[in-house]
Amino acid sequence: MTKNEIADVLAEIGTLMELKGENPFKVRAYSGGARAIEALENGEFEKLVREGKIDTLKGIGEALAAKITELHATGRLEFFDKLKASVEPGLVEMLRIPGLGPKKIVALRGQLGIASIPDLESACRDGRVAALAGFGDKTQEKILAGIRNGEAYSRRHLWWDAYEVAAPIVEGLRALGAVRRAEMAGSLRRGLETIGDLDFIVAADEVAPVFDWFTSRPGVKEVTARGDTKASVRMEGGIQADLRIVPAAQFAFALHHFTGSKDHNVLMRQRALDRGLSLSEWGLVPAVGEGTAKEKAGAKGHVSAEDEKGVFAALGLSFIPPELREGLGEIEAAEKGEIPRLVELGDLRGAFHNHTSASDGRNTLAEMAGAAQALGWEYLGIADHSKSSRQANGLVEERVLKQVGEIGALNASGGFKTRVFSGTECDILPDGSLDFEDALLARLDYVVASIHSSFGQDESVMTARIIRAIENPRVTMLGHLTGRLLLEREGYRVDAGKVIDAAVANGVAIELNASPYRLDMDWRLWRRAAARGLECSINPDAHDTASLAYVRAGINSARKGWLTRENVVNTLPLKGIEGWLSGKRGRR
Ligand code: DGT
Ligand code: CA
Ligand code: CA
Ligand code: ZN
Repeated sequence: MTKNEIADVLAEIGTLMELKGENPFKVRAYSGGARAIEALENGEFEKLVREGKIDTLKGIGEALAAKITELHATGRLEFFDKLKASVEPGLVEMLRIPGLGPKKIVALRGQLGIASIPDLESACRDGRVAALAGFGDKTQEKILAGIRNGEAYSRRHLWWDAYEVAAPIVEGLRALGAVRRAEMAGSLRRGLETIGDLDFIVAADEVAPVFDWFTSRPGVKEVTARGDTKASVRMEGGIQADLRIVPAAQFAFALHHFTGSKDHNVLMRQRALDRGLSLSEWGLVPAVGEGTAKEKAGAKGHVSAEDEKGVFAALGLSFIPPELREGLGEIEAAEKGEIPRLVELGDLRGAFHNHTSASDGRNTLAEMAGAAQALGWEYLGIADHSKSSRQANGLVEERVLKQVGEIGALNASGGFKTRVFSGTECDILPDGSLDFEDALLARLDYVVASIHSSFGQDESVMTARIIRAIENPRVTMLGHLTGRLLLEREGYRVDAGKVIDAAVANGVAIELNASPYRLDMDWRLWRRAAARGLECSINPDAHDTASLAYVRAGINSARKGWLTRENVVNTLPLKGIEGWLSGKRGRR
């Protein structure tokens, strides 16, 4: 296990012990231990473990050191497994409700006997929760709202999480002898930000060995269906997966059908009917005459297609990338041959919104630069939090200047091929002014301006606040437009159209925050915004080296928003981006 994974386990141990009502000193030993190793560089940590000296760290005693060593060597810890098994699962689930921490959950368990979300919901409805010391009406209301949102969302999953489950399934399917072709379909293939269930389409010579493999993989919790051509399973973590097996000749049609979306399919079927054809998962056949579509699929008059390109071509269309298949004008564009070449992951040359351990990131400046270099990036922008983001250990002025010096030294050292730019994720204060004075901002290569406070402002106040920040000539780009957290928290209310107009008018870019939890600004707004001249920066908002890879999720949303390389500034090579940045500074 890596350092960060071990820190996560220690932090979770602390939480579980707290839920069990353990002695606060023991709890703190684990959460403190997690922080202590998080603060180390990877190299330092590995060295200490290798030399058996991890217990020389402040805050890490002998017992904790033994656990860290075991996790590092084996990736497992018996103590942790037993602890997890000994805590009521309902209590752990309650942690997901906003505003409920371990202390409150222990109080609810101890004083009201609440051990699950349904228990909690009925206690809130009876007013018993509000009556508890330290709770009150407001807290009870907030808990109820949290439960309602959880219910509304619990059946969906983040794209990133779903993809991590799905990728090894596709890989495993392709490795089976009976399988000729295997692809992901559904919303996952379309790159939607959240996923209901996973869909797989397979062309295979035999069904049984494929279903045997699919239903008995590790991680399968329950086989919910197994028929002649379709099997469904429920995985650990709750996500469902459907696998359909079709004859090879039908593969392209089935893949197209089950990729969807429904809206896209309805329009495609209508287009086929207009041409006297019937399109379905089975194939493309004459709409008139006897027999079902399935019976006609192999018969006279059917149109064959090797791949999806052939399906589209048979209806007079150029290929439509899966991300565009939302029934939002893609068919008209394909008819005119006007599907743009969408931006691709390989087009990105760097990114601007990334944190280091100077604020709330987990990796040092040098580690982040090394990771960017490993990705082949030509540049990496560092934008740590500003001083008002105290919860995120935001930097005061002297620390910003110190970091500017460190970045300058790092670039001068020639140690990395990746050029590092110094920036800040500068808080937009409640009145729309920025967290730092102009003189300080002028020392930086760029400024990302973001909202991190006073989320409850009225829409008009919030919109004016953001526009005031955009009009500040020091601002290069706007961070996460709405502050939403997918499946967790709605964004604050803001008039996106007005903000986009202001950004275009002031030559300020808006980021597409590529964190799988955010994907903000939403893809649905990008097509029109880009047509109005808005520039996009796809930023991972990385808080550790691994999260630079989040740009992959951002590319999905950018493609769903019809963005091309020309719309995305961080596809520019180093020389180009230097010119772009100095052009922005020229406004000042
Ligand atoms: P999800 O799973 O909720 O994130 O969304 P999808 O798009 O993956 O939907 P899913 O899994 O229900 O079905 C996969 C695709 O199959 C869907 O995008 C289009 C196609 N499909 C399924 N049911 C229907 C239907 O009733 N009508 C049409 N036209 N297509 C359907
Ligand atoms: Ca699906
Ligand atoms: Ca499905
Ligand atoms: Zn932020």
